[in-house]
Amino acid sequence: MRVVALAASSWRFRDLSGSKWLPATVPGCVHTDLLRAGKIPDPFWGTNEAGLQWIDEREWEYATDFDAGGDLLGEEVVELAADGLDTLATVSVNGRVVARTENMFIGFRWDIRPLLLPGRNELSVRFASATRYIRTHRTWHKPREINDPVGGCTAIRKEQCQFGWDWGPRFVTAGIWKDIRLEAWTGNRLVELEVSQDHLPDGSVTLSIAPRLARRDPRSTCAWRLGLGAKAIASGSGTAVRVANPSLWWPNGQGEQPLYSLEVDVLGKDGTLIGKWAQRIGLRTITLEQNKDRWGTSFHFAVNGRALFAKGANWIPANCFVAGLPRSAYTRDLEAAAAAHMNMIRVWGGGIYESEDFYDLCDELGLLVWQDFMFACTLYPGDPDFIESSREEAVHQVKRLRHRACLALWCGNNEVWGINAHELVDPKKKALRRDYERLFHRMLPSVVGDHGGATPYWPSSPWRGDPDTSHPAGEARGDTHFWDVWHGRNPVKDYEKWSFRFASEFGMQSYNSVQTQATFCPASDANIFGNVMEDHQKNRGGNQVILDYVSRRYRFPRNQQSLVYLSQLNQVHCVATGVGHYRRNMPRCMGALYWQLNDCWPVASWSSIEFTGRWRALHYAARRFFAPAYVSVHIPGDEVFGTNNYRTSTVRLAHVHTSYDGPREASGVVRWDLFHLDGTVVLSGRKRVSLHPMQSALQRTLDLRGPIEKFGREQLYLRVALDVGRKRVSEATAFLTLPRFMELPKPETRISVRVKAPRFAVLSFTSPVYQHKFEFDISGQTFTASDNFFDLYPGQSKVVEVDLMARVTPDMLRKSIRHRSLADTY
Ligand code: BMA
Repeated sequence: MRVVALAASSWRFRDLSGSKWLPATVPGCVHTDLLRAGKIPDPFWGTNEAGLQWIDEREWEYATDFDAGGDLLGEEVVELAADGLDTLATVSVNGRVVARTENMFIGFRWDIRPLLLPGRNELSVRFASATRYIRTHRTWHKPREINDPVGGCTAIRKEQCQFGWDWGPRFVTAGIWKDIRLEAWTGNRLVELEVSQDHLPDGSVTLSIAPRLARRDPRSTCAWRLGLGAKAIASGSGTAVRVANPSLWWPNGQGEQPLYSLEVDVLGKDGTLIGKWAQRIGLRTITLEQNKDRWGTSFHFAVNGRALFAKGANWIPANCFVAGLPRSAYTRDLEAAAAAHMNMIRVWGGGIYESEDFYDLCDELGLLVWQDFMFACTLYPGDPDFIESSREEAVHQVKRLRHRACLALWCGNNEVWGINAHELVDPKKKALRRDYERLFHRMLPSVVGDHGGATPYWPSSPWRGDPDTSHPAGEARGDTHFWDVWHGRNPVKDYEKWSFRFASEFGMQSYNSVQTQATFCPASDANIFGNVMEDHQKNRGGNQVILDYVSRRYRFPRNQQSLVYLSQLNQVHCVATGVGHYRRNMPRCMGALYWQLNDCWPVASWSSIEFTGRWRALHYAARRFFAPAYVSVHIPGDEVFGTNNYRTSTVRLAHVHTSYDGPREASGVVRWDLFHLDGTVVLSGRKRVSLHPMQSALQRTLDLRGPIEKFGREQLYLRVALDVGRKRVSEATAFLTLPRFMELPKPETRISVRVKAPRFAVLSFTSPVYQHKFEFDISGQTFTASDNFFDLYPGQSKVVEVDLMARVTPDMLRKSIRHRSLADTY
């Protein structure tokens, strides 16, 4: 086969209402092309978003020229292969229309040979306005809008969050967003190849190879080569490959991620090469276990037969402009996910089916993927054209991703059932239910069943296997999104009220670090309630919600920087409360995926990693609360504000738990120390513990009534730790009252700096008194640190390793370190 890489050729684009041609990028989109051409300002800066809404009202044309020489025209078929067109494209060659498209998520190919001319040819792709389309198409479909501020985005198969979301701006793009090329061939072509794995009781694995050709050829054969890493293992011919002693692929934390390379040559009856297929595959089984148990029906993933507690986060598109994102756009956040001991990422249904780079990284890092189909929140139409387009999309994507080691689940949609259940069960609205079921209970599962191999299908997230959306149902079966904290404004303690089987969403917003804020906000307009900051807060009332939760827990902050910091501490508190509870509830609960890992632009949000890559306090905390061997404190009881604001507390006990999801038995020591803020230890103890895989255990209940009575709860804090071998693997601090009532001493910190290499330093922080959530920054430097937002205990040095982007001297470093802890915020 002859391939002409059209993306690499020179492209131009224009506004069809009259602008001149400008240079274009493919893959790319009109917004980024306009930015590159200097025609629009930075869409992320200030309030620029509002001024750029004209772009999606226009029609745009992309064009390029290519030569068709004798070699190309000598082939029987010349296909134009477009992996992704966004979205309403009219594709023409030499002025003749080849096709019209209406779905961003389908890869297309058309035979254009009859239209080719010897010599120069022109390829043009005209993009109609998606916003105009949804004003004029499927207008009978009038769902209750959830996220699209203008309305109508469910009428088109296009990345839904482009139309605006509660963390994303509205930039409705157009363009050739994936690779485009010519593929010319004669005789036959390999269309696709399916590899299925059979794991046999003797431990061996048989791979079955099933090629599909453009033209039937019953006498075609396969020649295959199998390698592991750089090592060739075996080769042969035929459609079965037996791997006698397979190295199994495991999720992060459970074992290694060996990836076999499988190369297959498909040969025609005369021995000519029809096509080549090459992929990396991981040998593993993944099942979604739903078995009757004493709580209802289990809901957990098992890999190679081993039950897994899913630890992870939800993924949204890495950028508002997803076209042609490089691998580096994914490496940073996925590596950070793996570093935080995550083993599962949920690709949320309002974005895109991600790029090959994304899944490559998940394969390599051991991150299982819970893959939603791209439907989110609002009800979808169910007319035959829409269903057919969605079916083609599903077939395309399922075939594209089915060989992935990381692929754990296909899920029909995000929250479409959960948000609209009251309408969907309304007997007066039968048509809505019919359309919903046609899409998510019939069409999508049949595509996964027909083409998806062994990967399971789940109709929606959240879903319980029946219409019940209540919390008690989530305690018995299925997966749950828990938003009583944040959207419901309930107390944070409410996380502990429910024993869900699998928490696939829960979260709390915080503000960006001032460093990230500076990338979109002029210093003169940085007030949280001003124009720019409100534009970069997409959840209606979100700023009020943050302030509400912050004010419940912390003292009135002395300035906005302190508020930003407190918002991040509050985010940690909420998500850690949820995860701690879910992990303690293992095995009843077998998953905690918080909302959300990443951002698509700089915005106040629920993410643990800011758009710039800077870790919020939450990501450092995630690395602690997802540690395989984990100690946590559950404090029953609460501070109660009664009539006339009289306050009482029911906090008396502290339960010290271990949760362990490592693959092998281990043993360790749990330690606890109840400290007085003056530095003395009031009560302490230790216990040798055995850690069994997938077991959570209550290790000790501490009765703290005596010390509380004697010293006052505002003077005390409890430190717990878990040591395995000589290593401290987990540590936590618990308060017996709200942090704002703690009488924290004003701290002084001693810092020592050792620069070990020009871009590597070891810092040590020592404080004579306890400091809560000590954060340091190195002003003017981009760096990654082995830890941050940690507790400093009296007299004990905390050593942190820092990798810096620029060279430093000890003196420079000493002068540029800034730090704070809770007591500095008021
Ligand atoms: C969820 C998600 C998103 C949303 C998030 C925060 O339920 O599925 O649609 O952005 O909550 O509100």
